[in-house]
Amino acid sequence: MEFSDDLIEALKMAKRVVVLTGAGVSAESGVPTFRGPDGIWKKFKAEDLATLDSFMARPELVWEWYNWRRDLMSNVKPNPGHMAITEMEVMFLSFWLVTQNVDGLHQRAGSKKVLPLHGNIFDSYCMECGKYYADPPFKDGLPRCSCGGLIRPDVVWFGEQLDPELITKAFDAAEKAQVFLSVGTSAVVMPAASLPVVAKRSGAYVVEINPERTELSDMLDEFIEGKSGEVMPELVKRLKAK
Ligand code: BV8
Ligand code: ZN
Repeated sequence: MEFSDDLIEALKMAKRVVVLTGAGVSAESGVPTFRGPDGIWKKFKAEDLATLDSFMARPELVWEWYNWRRDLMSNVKPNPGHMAITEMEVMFLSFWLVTQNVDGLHQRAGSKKVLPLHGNIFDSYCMECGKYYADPPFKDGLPRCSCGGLIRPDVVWFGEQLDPELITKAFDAAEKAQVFLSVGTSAVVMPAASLPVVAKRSGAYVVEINPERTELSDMLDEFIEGKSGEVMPELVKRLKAK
């Protein structure tokens, strides 16, 4: 596959690179995206499940959904797209992977420089005392802490603030990046979706990699139509070639 000279030149010169990923990079691992044709929001609606209000109203239903996703995600593995992004980590003086994904596949692919903006579906914590549980103890259909508090998944729900340290680091990285790749995200969820815009405004060469165009495509430097599991390994291979 061919890449533009602009992109290759920019990456060869770049000291600081940021990659933003969304559910699309896990699609080829068999994890359904949110808003795609087989999107998991189709069967359920985001506002019905990924919000604190719905959890307080129907904790069993929300836990049923998260347990379904945890089971699904524990039976899949990182795909070549994840592996290629892990390889990129050591190719630049400074590299950050900002992910919206909660499936832990980047971490399982060996990525270390990860900012998991929306949390991790395999972690849970007690809403009363904050105690963390890898596998929460379920009793009569709900996970309860030893203190009696209700345990929730360690993910950021709609309407909830992101971890201030994580989001500050992510914006700082986007502002300083010379190249910013937005991979496999529909770029609709804020504040993550503003990172490519911030990078562009700060002078980075911003490229989107996605089988479909998004609302951001027209304002970025390049749109590469393709699957991350195919494009990313090709890009890394091209970068390693002298
Ligand atoms: C905040 C964790 C504010 C949970 C997620 C109205 C009401 C309430 C809130 C809002 C509102 N309007 C705006 C908001 C803010 C809201 C928001 O942005 N809503 C959107 C929908 C408009 N944001 C928030 O609420 C955030 N918090 O703003 O707080 C605040 C301020 C002050 C004080 C208090 C509060 C919190 C957002 C985090 C929500 N949590 N996930 C869970 O997962 O269960 S978001 C969820 O969407 C996932 O994290 C997911 O990653 C993320 C983004 O979606 P994508 O990753 O892009 O996935 P999607 O399916 O959309 O797209 C997949 C893409 O992949 C597609 O483009 C497809 O073409 C492509 N693709 C497919 N196959 C491939 C591929 N690409 C490459 N290769 C392939 N093979
Ligand atoms: Zn507790």
